[in-house]
Amino acid sequence: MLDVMQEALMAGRKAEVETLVDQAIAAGLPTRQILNEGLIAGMEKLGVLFKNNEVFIPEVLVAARAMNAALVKLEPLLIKEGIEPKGCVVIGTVKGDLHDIGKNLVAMMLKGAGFKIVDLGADVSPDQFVAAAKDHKADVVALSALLTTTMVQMKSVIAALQTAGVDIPVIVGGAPLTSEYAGQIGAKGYAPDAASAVDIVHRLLA
Ligand code: B1M
Repeated sequence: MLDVMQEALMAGRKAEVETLVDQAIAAGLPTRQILNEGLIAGMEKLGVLFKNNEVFIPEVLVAARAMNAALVKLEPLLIKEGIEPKGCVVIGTVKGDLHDIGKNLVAMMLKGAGFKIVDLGADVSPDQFVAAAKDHKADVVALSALLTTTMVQMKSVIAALQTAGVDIPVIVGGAPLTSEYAGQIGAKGYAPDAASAVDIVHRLLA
């Protein structure tokens, strides 16, 4: 079933992906397995084809729509595992970057772990991060970037928070990031995946 889900996702067949997710849930498959072996595995395969110029932006875009629709279906299950708000996390993809699937996943996992999430979406400016962190009295700011050209924006967000006197930890993640880079720009944590992001936020707020 998960192989079929991967294929449907890669082909951008949103309705079919949604049906397959419903069927997988009904069949009692663990949420993590549906996510990792069905959806994320499909996006990873598509990423390889994209890199090799075997598929192009329109195909990736329809697959991304199918992925986001599937994530909406899994969200209540991920959240159900959470108990009570443990703190507030402002999250967004940095300015100039439209990739939001990984960020959405991190937001869902954090919600599932019991944190209040303020999701600013994608293409978020440093000023927007600062305003949201102040308005919501956030405990952590989480930044996502998928492009080597936009990951530099993370440094600007950290600088803007410092200038505004918002003294809370910033964590970063996204495919081009490394823990070394996170350290260089003054981030308090680097998460290679959504589950690690939850661990890091727990650690920072312990
Ligand atoms: Co784009 N894209 N894309 N793309 N795209 C990549 C990222 C790329 C690696 C593809 C490739 O060449 N192999 C490449 C970047 C190369 C680079 O800079 N190093 C690339 C490129 C070049 C581009 C464009 C420039 C293409 C063009 O126009 N010529 C363009 C840029 C647009 C822009 O942002 N300004 C572009 C556009 C797009 C689409 C719009 C078509 C679409 C995005 C749709 C959307 O997100 N709504 C898209 C997609 C889907 C991808 C790939 C195929 C898949 C990304 C994804 O969603 N993965 C991607 C190739 C790949 O990554 N294999 C690619 C699934 C997701 C679950 O994983 O996002 O890595 P990921 O998130 C993970 C971790 O990274 C981590 O946890 C998540 C879950 O485990 N994580 C965090 C992420 N954020 C975190 C934040 C945290 C913690 C952890 O908080 C602290």
